[in-house]
Amino acid sequence: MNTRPNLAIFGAPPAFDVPLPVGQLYFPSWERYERAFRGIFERQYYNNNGPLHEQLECRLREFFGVKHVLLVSNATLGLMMVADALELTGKVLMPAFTFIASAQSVSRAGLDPLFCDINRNTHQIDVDQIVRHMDEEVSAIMGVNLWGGTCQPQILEKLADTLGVKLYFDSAHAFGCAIEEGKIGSFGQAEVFSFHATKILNATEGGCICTNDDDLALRLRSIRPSYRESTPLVPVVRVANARMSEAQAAVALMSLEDFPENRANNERLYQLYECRLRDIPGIRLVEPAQVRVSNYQYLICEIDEIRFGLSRDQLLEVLKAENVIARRYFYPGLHHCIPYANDSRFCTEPLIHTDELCHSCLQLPIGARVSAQVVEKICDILVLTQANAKWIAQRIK
Ligand code: T4K
Repeated sequence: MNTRPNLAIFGAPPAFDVPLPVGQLYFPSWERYERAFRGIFERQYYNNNGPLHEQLECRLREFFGVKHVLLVSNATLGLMMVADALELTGKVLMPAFTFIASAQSVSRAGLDPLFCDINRNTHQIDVDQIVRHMDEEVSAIMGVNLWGGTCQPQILEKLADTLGVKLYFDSAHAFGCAIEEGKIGSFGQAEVFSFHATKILNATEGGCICTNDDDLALRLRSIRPSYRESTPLVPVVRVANARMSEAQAAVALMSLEDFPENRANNERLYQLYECRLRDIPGIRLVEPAQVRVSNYQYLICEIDEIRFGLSRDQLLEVLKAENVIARRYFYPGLHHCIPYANDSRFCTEPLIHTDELCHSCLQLPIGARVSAQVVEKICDILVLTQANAKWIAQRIK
């Protein structure tokens, strides 16, 4: 095609009137929201193990089928608390292809992350990568269950046992996911979930820690104290105010009630994307890896610059002009981020798969605010862009 394509980047009106972000961004109806908050006002109780907090912990214990659930104010603090409560030393082995919070939680606990590569196809850390990067200072492995898929926690459990190290999971992306052996939430010493507004279980900000270990749960409760108790339940090195408020718990309870519907909506949208993206050269939809049930929280694809005709970053510009705010999670790999970059303490060899993916991975909108029509429109833009890729490439950087 030699004519100017009808795209906003070349002056056409944008496909969407308002920016369309990538997160789940669930909002309950105003009436339900008002009812829940009226209760908080009537009880005059905002925080510190209130009734909604208790109710949410109880519901989540049932949901996950675990002995202990501790609500926290976000997953980053939750991960930090687990590193403290496990009394780790030295290094924590983890993938470099994850959100910066995974590594920062380790650094804040006074430990060093040791980064390893991932499986190129699934994007998940796997046994080969762990064994390859293991060293004697490593006291724990942090598995990261990415993109509504998993890093095969049941296999990592066996490996951690053999290596004699602890194992915990950053499961920020995995709420409601399951493998044959059970629901994500009950593997390793502990698992940490994020309830940020962009996640499928939304407390606006928040998260939880799941564990079946009574002693660990006690240490975690002492780290996240209820200041009603004048002394911690057991002695701990440091405490963190990581409590979740009644307002956050109220939103999370509504989100939990609507989880089946929101998950099903995600799955329908995923299938529609799958059907439409199949025919576009140079786009590979990444399937949630190694799960029986996925939450389809993220819609992830890889852009092959040669076959698509534009780089991932050029495509991002085209989409942005249309008000589709796609993201390049994760960029750059953590081994290139401050304070870890160019330091062999954190990374001992090139991480080829991570580096490749950081330049080709693209996240598209999915979630409660996205409808089938929206997906069709986004895919129409992608088809038009690919068909005109040569022409576009000559005109944008
Ligand atoms: N481990 C992993 C693997 C993670 O991915 C994360 C967090 C964590 C651990 C730590 O969990 P938390 O400590 O956050 O509980 C976001 C989220 O803040 C973060 O939770 C998430 N992962 C990460 C992947 O993405 P940003 O800075 O990219 O999000 P933000 O605020 O820019 O929102 C994304 C888009 O949504 C923007 O276009 C704005 C829009 N938006 C956002 C909010 C909150 C709205 O339109 N309305 C809203 O209310 O980090």
